[in-house]
Parts: sequence; structure tokens; C-alpha cells
Amino acid sequence: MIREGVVVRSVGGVFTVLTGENKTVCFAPKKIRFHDMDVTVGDRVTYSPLSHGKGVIENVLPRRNKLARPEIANVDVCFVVLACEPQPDLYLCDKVLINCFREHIEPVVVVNKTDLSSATVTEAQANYAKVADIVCVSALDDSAQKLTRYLEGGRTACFAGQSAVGKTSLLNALLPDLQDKTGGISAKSGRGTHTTRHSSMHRVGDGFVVDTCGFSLCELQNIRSDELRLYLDDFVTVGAGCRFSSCTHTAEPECAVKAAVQRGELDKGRYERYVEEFRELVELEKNQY
Ligand SMILES: Nc1nc2c(ncn2[C@@H]2O[C@H](COP(=O)(O)OP(=O)(O)OP(=O)(O)O)[C@@H](O)[C@H]2O)c(=O)[nH]1
Ligand SMILES: [Mg+2]
Ligand SMILES: [Zn+2]
Repeated sequence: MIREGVVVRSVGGVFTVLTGENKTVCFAPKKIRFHDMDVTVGDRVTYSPLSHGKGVIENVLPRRNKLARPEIANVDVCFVVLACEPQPDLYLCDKVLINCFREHIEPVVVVNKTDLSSATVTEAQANYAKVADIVCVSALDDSAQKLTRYLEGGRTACFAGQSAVGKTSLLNALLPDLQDKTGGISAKSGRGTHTTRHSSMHRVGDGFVVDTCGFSLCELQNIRSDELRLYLDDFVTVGAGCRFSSCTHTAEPECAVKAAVQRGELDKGRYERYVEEFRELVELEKNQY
């Protein structure tokens, strides 16, 4: 008898598959991959149960969407977590947001550690208020509850962000019985110590939340340089006023986006990062052909 379930944990080729309230520890024959990604947390799979709560994955069902960083499939919402420490990497944040739009995932910018400082709140608002919800929280009080409204109707959310921004701490705040391990920031590098090593999916209220591993590198997923601008909603709105409808807002004359930056209506840092990301894609494309 074949069963269906969702992969809630994946560690070294061993997958925990949830069907209703039952968890089955499954193995996957090496050949099972779906498109270019291995079986991953969030995947719906079919499996043949063996004895003793074990099983073998037979197939991966088509994905609604996927992200490579964090590695996850079939999510509705992505909580992109920023904090005053470690220092926010807005290039990383931009790229995660763009990949979310590309994959039809709702990104929410979550500013954590607001008990320490509100500087990141200001920065997040200047950069992202026009493109995503911004939710300010601290894992030290009950403000993480603000995230639960994104799970209503049984939606699945994942965390994304640099190591040590507090992803696991926020999940622990939502699920006091969980108390997964959290880590710190290395005094030497100022970076997180990569405490979470595997993604895991947890039921929270109506929906699910996936804790993920922190990362500091992220590539844009299947996005061409000339369409990059379409994934920045704030640029799309302002860009309606550019002289050329295909304006990339870089070298073209009479560019409404550049004008808006000059008037201070679009954040200069955000614009400069866009130009950098655009150039990176152009470089990549040159090497491809
Ligand atoms: N002051 C303060 N500290 C926090 C908050 N949230 C997390 N921390 C601390 O930040 C550190 C990192 O937290 P984690 O939850 O392990 O961070 P993470 O994002 O899961 O990190 P990785 O698993 O490495 O990706 C820990 O020392 C936490 O106690 C917060 O809201 N305020
Ligand atoms: Mg963690
Ligand atoms: Zn333009």
C-alpha cells in the first residue's frame, strides 16, 4: 500500500514523513530527485511503509515552488529575518525577496532583536516597506505571535536569513515546548555560528513553520538580467514613467527610477544594490553564451 505525506525533516538521506499525525522514517533510493533538487523538506512524497514505522520513498509529487536557499519546497510564506546583529546583509535579503517573488512565495521581512535596537527597523522600512510586510519582533517577549496570522488557513511558512538572526529563537517562542538549540555570534568574525544544521517543519496553530539553516550566500534563481527589474515592485510602479518600456534603469536616458532615487523617493542603497545585482546577472549571461 502506497501512502502520501510531507517531508518534515531531512538528515543525511533519512527523511521524516508526516501523514496526518503519524511520522514515518523513510529512505530514498539515490535516483529519486525532482527536477534539479533532491527530496527536500516541504516535499509531498509517496512512500511504501515497511515495518517498525519505516518506509521507502517512491516518488516526489510536483512542487508548487522551491527555494535553493534556504532549501525548501512548497511554502506559502517566507519570513526573511533581519536583526541588528549580525549586521544585516541587504544584498542577501534582496535576493531572497526576488527569489520569493519568482517562485510565488509571499515574503515577509521580520526584524528580530528589537529589544536591542530599532536601527534595523528603520533600515528595513526604507528599503522594503513598498514591497513586503515588515513585522518587528523580539524572541525575548511574546511578539513572535504576530507571525501566526501568516499561517491562517493552514499555510506553511519558512524562515530565511543569516546565521544568528534568531530564526530558531523565534520558533522556540512560538512553540514553548520545542526549545531547539540556539547559538551565538563569533566574537572574532561577528558572524553566526551556524547552529541549525537541518531544516525541520513544525505545526504552529493552523499551519506549519520550517526552521532552516542560516546562510550568507544566495543566487538569484532562473532570473534574466533584463527581467530582474520586474521582481522589484517599487521599481515597477515608478518605472511606468521611464521613456523606454524596457528600461533596465541603468544606462538608459529619461529613467523615472533614477529620477526617483535622485529625489529621495526610492532608497539610494536599494537602487545601487539593484544595479550591482543586474551587473552580476549580465556577467553570468556573458559566460553562458
Ligand atoms: N537580545 C536578543 N537576542 C536574541 C533574540 N533572538 C535571538 N537572540 C539570540 O541570538 C543568538 C542566535 O539565535 P538563534 O535562534 O540560534 O539564531 P538562528 O537564526 O537560528 O541561527 P542559525 O541556526 O545559526 O542559522 C542566540 O544567542 C539568541 O539567544 C532577540 O530577539 N533578542
Ligand atoms: Mg537556528
Ligand atoms: Zn528606467
